[in-house]
Formats: sequence, C-alpha cells, structure tokens
Amino acid sequence: MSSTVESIGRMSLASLALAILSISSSHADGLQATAEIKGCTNPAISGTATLVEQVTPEGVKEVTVEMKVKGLTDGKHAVHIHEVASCEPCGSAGGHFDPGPFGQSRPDSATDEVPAKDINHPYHMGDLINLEVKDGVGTMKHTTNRVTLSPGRLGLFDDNGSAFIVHTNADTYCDQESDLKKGCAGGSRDACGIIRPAP
Ligand SMILES: [Cu+2]
Repeated sequence: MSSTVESIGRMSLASLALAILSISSSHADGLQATAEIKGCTNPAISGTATLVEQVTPEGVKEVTVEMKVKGLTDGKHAVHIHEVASCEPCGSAGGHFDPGPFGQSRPDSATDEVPAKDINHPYHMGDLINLEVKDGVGTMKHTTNRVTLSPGRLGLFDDNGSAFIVHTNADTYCDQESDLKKGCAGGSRDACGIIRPAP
C-alpha cells in the first residue's frame, strides 16, 4: 500500500516537474534572421550568423546570436549590431544600434583628443560579446534581450535595418572610467554583415 502511494507520489512529482519546466522555458516564436559576414577589405574573411527570437513565459523577447567567421586573426574580436544595414564601406553601418532616447550611438572616443564623458558603450542595445578566434576560426554564441526581430522599439528591422560589425580588437567593454579610451570597443572594423529576415 505504502509503495503504491509512494509511486503515485513520485509520478505526480515527475509530472509537476514537467509542468513547471514547460511553463518556465522560453519558446521560439518562429522569427529568425541571418547575416552573411564579409571582410571589409580582406576577402579572405567570411562567415555566417543566425539570430533566433524566443519569448519567455513573461513575454520578454530574447534573441540568440550564433556567429562563425573564418580568416580573422586569432584572439578576441568585438562584435556589435550597428545601426544601419550597410556594409559598403563598413563605416556606413554607422554607430552601435541604440534606438533609445539619448541617441548616443558612437562606440568610443576614437576621434576625440580627450575621451568624451558621454560614451554609452557597453550600454547600447546592439552591444554583444567578443568572438573568439582559434586557428583562424571564430565562434560566438550570445543571448540578448536588448534587441528583437519582431517589430517594436528594439526591433532590428527598423527603417534603415541593422548590420553586424566584427572589429579588429577585443571589446574591453569600456567598463572602468580609466578604460573610456580610444578603441575600448574594439577599434577598427574587420568584417560586416547585413542582418536579413530568414525566409
Ligand atoms: Cu562595433
């Protein structure tokens, strides 16, 4: 008798756990995007990126970015989503995607004699993490809730679209006052890829 009660207890615990799991996990909403990554000046650099949007039980949209790029130098390279879907030249991708009210999209103090006080990096919505390159192959996977593929205030497919930029150096995330200096967001641009909705 007691073993029957125990096994029923176990069963209901297991189904409860399953129910909690299915309630708490995010689900894909079917929205996906891709980008073909190309070197800004070096044709040996090429790669791809995929973006998949998921929605949490609370309705928060999360986008998982996976990127693979060949031909970059070994080490870390900053990756951000920039504010314009344009890669020719790479500078035409503009600053970091940041549709917020302050409009401070420039990545760092690259052109300033004295570092600017108003650098918003790493708080731009398009700020991601470094791509790590080993033996010429770089990979990166990151989930962000700062951007969406669906329409909305954080939507990447706004009037002028969006693009990835892969930089020459690592992003140090400019997270210390002393770090607010030229190139702290990765320096010059090595590669670019326009983000397009996947069919
Ligand atoms: Cu950038």
